[in-house]
Amino acid sequence: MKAVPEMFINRKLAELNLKVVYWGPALSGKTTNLEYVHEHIAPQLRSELVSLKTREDRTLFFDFLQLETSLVKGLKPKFNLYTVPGQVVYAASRKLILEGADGVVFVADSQAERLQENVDNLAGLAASLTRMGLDLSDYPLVLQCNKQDLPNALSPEVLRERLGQDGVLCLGSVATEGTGVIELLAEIERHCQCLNETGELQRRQRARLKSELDLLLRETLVSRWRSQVSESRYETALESLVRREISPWRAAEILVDHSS
Ligand SMILES: Nc1nc2c(ncn2[C@@H]2O[C@H](COP(=O)(O)OP(=O)(O)OP(=O)(O)O)[C@@H](O)[C@H]2O)c(=O)[nH]1
Ligand SMILES: [Mg+2]
Repeated sequence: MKAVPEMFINRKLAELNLKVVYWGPALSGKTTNLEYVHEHIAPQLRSELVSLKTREDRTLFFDFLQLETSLVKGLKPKFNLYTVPGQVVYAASRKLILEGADGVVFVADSQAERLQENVDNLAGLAASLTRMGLDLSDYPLVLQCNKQDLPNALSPEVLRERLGQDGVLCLGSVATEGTGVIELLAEIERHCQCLNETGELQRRQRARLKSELDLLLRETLVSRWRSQVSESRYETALESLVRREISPWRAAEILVDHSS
């Protein structure tokens, strides 16, 4: 499995677009992170905070905030920060938001009694990545151990160990007070700088462009081919398929052979 989420670089604007998704169990503090950033970053460096919430302030679909940071070797990094809804019923939204992410901040609720929810939620992230052909073990992940102010909070080191994430960058935080919120973004920016210096950023851009080109080629070929096959021939093959006289593979073969 290959875990290379692609960053989007728009050279003309010298912009580096990074999609970072805040993922974690319900009420762990994902939205609070974005609210803090929104309140404490100068308005000219950030967008408005877009939040789709229920009446009880629970994230319904996602929160979104765009942030401009300092220059990384002439590139202007733009962080596109998203949170997912933690509630179990919103699994479909979570998967959708994860698409195309460059990395995930896993916001754990450090309270000892929430440990199992963190474990289950991390397993959910791993499963979603697997469906996308990616592997959590080499996916860009940062662990934020939130609610460190509460008396029953596990320390970041213990929580990381319990979540089986040895070696993963791990920070304690109190999102309501902003502790560990901006620091975490600075870490991501540093990581991004390293990628740029080692040429990894450029390699990822190439891989992204290649897959875009392959996709376009496929679409172009299909539309050219479609224009060469008559509607009635297509319908006949489809009918045979519906009557289960032929397999889908055979139907495709017949249609392609007729067009060539
Ligand atoms: N004590 C404490 N409370 C926190 C902290 N961070 C967030 N909270 C509180 O936890 C509650 C949930 O925070 P949210 O940011 O809405 O949680 P969420 O992860 O976005 O929740 P969902 O969108 O439902 O998944 C709120 O009442 C916050 O004020 C923290 O570090 N310490
Ligand atoms: Mg939320």
